[in-house]
Amino acid sequence: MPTLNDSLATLAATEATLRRLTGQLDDAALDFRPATDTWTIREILAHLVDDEAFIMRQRLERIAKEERPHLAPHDEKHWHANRNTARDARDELLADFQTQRIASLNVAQLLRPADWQRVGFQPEYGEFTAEDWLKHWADHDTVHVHQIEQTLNAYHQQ
Ligand code: NI
Repeated sequence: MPTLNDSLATLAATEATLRRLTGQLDDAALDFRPATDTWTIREILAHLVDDEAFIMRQRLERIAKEERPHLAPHDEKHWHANRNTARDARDELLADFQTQRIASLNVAQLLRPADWQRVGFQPEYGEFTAEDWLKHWADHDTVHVHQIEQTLNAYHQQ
């Protein structure tokens, strides 16, 4: 099992990884869709920005601040179909992710060891601690970084 510090280290590394993988990509690469039901790299970056701004940190903050907060499920498909796409230029996405991730890591620094054992409740997952949430968050980064790498490989092999 990853420790709290492992998860924080993963989260701290992602912004540089995203810049390395996508910071020079042109629109053809960013908008390449490997299959009809998969996301483009631009969509993955936008998803990471949106999750950071509206889901991931917000849940951590609520668990830290409220007594067993009841966290609303997030309908990712509905959100994706209706989200604001006005800031989806590559450099905007990378800058927004950086800003949001710095804020998230800053909030994480405010939590004491006991705070990581506080719990929240979400009807789809049940009860989980702040530490559980941080692990989920780091795993989510890893999944999507891998997805970007795979999409880039497919783009270069066309
Ligand atoms: Ni995701």
